[in-house]
Amino acid sequence: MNRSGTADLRAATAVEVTKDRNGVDQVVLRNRRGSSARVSLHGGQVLSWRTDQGEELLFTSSKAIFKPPNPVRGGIPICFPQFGNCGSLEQHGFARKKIWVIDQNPPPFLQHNDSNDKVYTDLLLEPSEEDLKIWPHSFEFRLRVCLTVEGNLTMISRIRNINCKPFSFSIAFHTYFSISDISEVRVEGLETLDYLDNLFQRERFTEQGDALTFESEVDRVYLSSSDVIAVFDHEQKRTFTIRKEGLPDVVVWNPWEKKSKSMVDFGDEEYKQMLCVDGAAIEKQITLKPGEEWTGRLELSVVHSG
Ligand code: TA6
Repeated sequence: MNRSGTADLRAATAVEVTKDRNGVDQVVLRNRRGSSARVSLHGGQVLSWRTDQGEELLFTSSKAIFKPPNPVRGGIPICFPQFGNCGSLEQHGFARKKIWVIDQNPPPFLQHNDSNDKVYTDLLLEPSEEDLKIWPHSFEFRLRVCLTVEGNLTMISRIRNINCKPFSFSIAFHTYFSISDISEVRVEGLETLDYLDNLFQRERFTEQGDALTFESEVDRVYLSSSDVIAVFDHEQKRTFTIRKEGLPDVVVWNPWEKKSKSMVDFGDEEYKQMLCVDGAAIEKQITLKPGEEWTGRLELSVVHSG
């Protein structure tokens, strides 16, 4: 509930803070049509996004480990300040393993009126002494997670450099979409783009002219994409649309059979029911001078056809 919400809104929408089995706070957002989202303070990770019919739109593995600090295999883990393992930090950085706090004094949002008529929560991550030892940069990572009246899920990130020297980072919203059957899915918006293939030591290739379909392991970073990407799930007759700002790249990942078997927190056959399509900034790291702030915005929506 936005702090300035009017009376009738108060009745219909809700922001509820609960605790998970490990005593970690989770924020549950419900809009007046019945859509919902659940965000854990463990990693600032969205764990659930449901339609007003209660249909879960995000994949979570049946073998997911719900025990901090391990990130949960599913939902939307946040990779920050590093994506992947080609840096000095552990794979995908440390933000997804940290316990975030509820931001008591979020500075106003100047764009997109990302508050009116929306139900949202504000989270904050600041580095611990431990983090500063491995990544010696003071920052404030503010994350607003919103649920719109239509049931769209929006994540707005604001990262401020409160350091005395510049720093650079990469970021990805590692979104596990729940799909009916991977062989029945196609992704549009990546045609003819260059991509770095993690299956070939990040070698650079160029995508063909057609929509992307899946028949084997895919682990790619598409570069400088348009700000609208669509994931078509024919069998479920539903289309996810990803709208992004400040996030030029798109990660596409499906582990397929062999890699699935190598992951302890992932079922052998579960690759058929998930696809990761992430809004990201990877190829060109974002550099912030002292006092500077970067904003990235990701909006997920879903439509059902027929
Ligand atoms: O996004 C692709 C990727 O970097 C893959 O290489 C794969 O490792 C995936 O992320 C999951 O990473 P995780 O550290 O969560 O197991």
